[in-house]
Parts: sequence; C-alpha cells; structure tokens
Amino acid sequence: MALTLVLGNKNYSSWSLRPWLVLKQTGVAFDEIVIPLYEPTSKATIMKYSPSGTVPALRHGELVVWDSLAISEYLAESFPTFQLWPRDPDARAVARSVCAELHSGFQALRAHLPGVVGPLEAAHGRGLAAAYRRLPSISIDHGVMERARDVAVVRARFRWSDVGSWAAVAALWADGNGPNALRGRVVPIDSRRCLVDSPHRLVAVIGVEDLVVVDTPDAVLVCRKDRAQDVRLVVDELRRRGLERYL
Ligand SMILES: N[C@@H](CCC(=O)N[C@@H](CS)C(=O)NCC(=O)O)C(=O)O
Repeated sequence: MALTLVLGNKNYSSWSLRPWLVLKQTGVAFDEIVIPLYEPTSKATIMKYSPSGTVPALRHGELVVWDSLAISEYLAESFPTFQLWPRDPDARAVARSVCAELHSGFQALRAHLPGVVGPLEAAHGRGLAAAYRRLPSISIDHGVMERARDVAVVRARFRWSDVGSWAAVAALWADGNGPNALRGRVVPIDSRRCLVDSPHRLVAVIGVEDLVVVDTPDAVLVCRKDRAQDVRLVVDELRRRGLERYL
C-alpha cells in the first residue's frame, strides 16, 4: 500500500518534519504532497487531506492519520523491524515523555509567548540559565490561557482563589470575626482590614487600615492592600539592582 505524507514547507513546519524524518529513518518509499503554508488557499487545501486542518497527515491506502506524534506511533507499529522507539522500556518511557511534553505544551507557548520560547530556542541549550533569567515575567494564565482560541470553559460551582496576591491571602485568613488578617506575633491597635504575617518577630501596627505587612528573616514588605499585586515591581527592581539573592 502506498504511503503519502502531506506536509507543509519543511523550513516553516517543524511538525511536518517530525514524521518526515521518521519515514526517512525507516527507509521505506513514500510520496510527498507539500502544501505551501501561510497562503490564502492553504487551509482549504490542507482540509482536503487532513481532518484536523493541519499538516502533517499520512495516507496509507484508505487510512488517514494526522498529527505528527500519532503518525510516528503508527509508523513505529507498522514497521516494527526498524525499532523506532528504544527497545529498553525505561529508555522508551523517557523518549515518549520528551515527545509528549513537546506535544502537549509547546504549541500554545510558541504561538502566544514567542518572547519566552524564542530566547530559549536561540540559546540552543547553551547559556540556558542566563536566557531564562532574562525572560519576561508573565504567568501562564495571562500569557497563554487568556490568548488561546481553542479553549473550553466550564463554570465552576465552588469558590476559587488562585491566592495570587497578599490581598487574596488576607481574604482567606479573615475569619469574619476580627478586623484584620493576622498570622504570627502581631499586636494590632486601632487598625482595620490589615494583613500582618510575622512568624518570628513581634510586629505592632497602630491606627492603620488596608495595609499589608509581611516579615521574613531577610526582608520586610509594607504596602497598601490595593498595591499588593505590585510586588512584582519590587522583583523587577531587585533584579535591576542585582539583588536576586532576595528573590
Ligand atoms: N500538533 C500538531 C501540530 C500541527 C500544526 O500545527 N501544523 C501547522 C503547520 S506547522 C499547520 O498545519 N498550520 C496550518 C493551519 O493551522 O492552518 C502535529 O504535531 O501534527
């Protein structure tokens, strides 16, 4: 039965290149249908061959297999003598982990956070730690989830907090009885709606409202509750001053 690989331009579509390389590795004969990407007609042409509307897709007789990993698995099963996965079960598990990890997370990261993925790819494994330190600081929810198109959302029927700021912690600690959210050794006098966290030293607050005070062994944070999210500005400033040891 004839094998046909439908793929995009090999220089743009590294997903297409994956099963192409696998097929080359087997040495079996196969035909190629190359669909130029990023042209007005690309999508319609791909749809003729691939039910997912993406390349690569593999035709084997009547069968169509799409998605680079599924194609690679199909080829591994169809040509067992080529030993495409490592024979040793542990090595095979690691190889599958690498392939699956790339598959499940990489596409969304690359699409929505090129400023994060690009420098890491450019580092080519060297200077990775330095490249990582220079990356923009952005959370996965702002960076990927809020920008992703193919996301299903289900309304939750439970209360939720991602505890993303000290103000959120204050809401969790407040038991509805005391006027402040306190942990550790704290003496509040005429103070309301404050969060004070001081597990070791004694902290006293007098006549203040809506403050966050967090005492740790090497640093103290004091800010208004409505500026608690801006702790990231402190992080940026510490980096700028080369004071990463406090992070
Ligand atoms: N996870 C898929 C990714 C496939 C994919 O995103 N292919 C891109 C080319 S690299 C594509 O077909 N883009 C065309 C489009 O979405 O219209 C795989 O491994 O096959």
